[in-house]
Amino acid sequence: MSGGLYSMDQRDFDQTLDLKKVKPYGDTMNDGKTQMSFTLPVPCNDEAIEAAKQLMKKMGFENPQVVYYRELTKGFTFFNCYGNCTHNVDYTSIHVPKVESTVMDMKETDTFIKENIGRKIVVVGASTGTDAHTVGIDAIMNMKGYAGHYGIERYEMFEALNMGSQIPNEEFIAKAIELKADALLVSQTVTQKDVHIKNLVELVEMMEAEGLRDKMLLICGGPRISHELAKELGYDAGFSMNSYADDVASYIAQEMNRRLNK
Ligand code: B12
Repeated sequence: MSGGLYSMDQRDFDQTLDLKKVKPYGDTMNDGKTQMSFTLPVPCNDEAIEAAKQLMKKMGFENPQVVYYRELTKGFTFFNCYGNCTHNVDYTSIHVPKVESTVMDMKETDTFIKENIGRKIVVVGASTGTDAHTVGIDAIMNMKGYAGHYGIERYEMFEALNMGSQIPNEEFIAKAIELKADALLVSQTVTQKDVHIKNLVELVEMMEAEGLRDKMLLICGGPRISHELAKELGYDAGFSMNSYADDVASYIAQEMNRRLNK
């Protein structure tokens, strides 16, 4: 077994790590040291600092300290705090549902599509509803790509249309029908008041009403989207932070192939 500080298995260098009882690491294993920031809707004064500390204690932090505070605006105070977390989690019991496909690069995916699908795959994407954030969907679709990964527009075997942001679900579906899309890519960034859930569910319901749901792959993504949430909402797959066109294009190609061979 390999030893040393940078081994994947941290038990190699610290025997006190118990994966059944994992807690934050600060200076030493199991110290629970955590940095927290939040805003309280109270004036910036000594009572505000005491309130922040009491709140930290109630959240399960020992030795709460306010290390920075500042008035945001009249009647609101922002805090940075440190504390020792008293809780732990059983890391060994965690199972996170993930998209099941093998990630291929652009050339491999194009070759896979040529050999298995035999035609270009049509993809329509947008940031839908009132969501104005375009950087996420651009990262996946844009010709230039993102972080060294070319976007789907660059692929030889994809026909891709990125409709941009604030696209109403009706318009999105109409374009998908017009272009005979094989897959729809929906980006949702704003999650305030669960607006993303309402919007994503509305799209599924509209597709079901149009008899389209089984005819197209429905994929959503965004910083607070997980594959598990996507499945719960009736999507085929969900992608979150640090996902690239490679992940999405590989999944679409392989899933279409799976369905063709059913
Ligand atoms: C840039 C930005 C803006 C820009 C957007 C410009 C543009 N053209 O996109 C502007 C200034 C317009 C903006 C506006 C607003 N914003 Co803003 N914005 C951001 C910011 C700073 C960066 C977002 C970003 O570009 N990330 C980079 C991309 C690459 O990451 P990503 O989106 O996660 O995408 C990756 C994955 O999630 C995934 N992915 C994303 N989409 C998809 C789709 C598919 C199909 C797939 C497969 C994968 C996928 O792949 C991508 C690559 O890995 C964030 C804060 C932050 N630092 O994250 C706030 C943030 C997202 N904004 C926020 C808010 C609240 C707003 C406003 C509501 C503010 C306001 N009150 O007006 C408005 C929104 C108005 C609206 N109607 O939507 C909040 C959202 C909070 C929440 N949980 O809802 C954030 C988190 C800031 C904050 N901390 O409060 N914003």
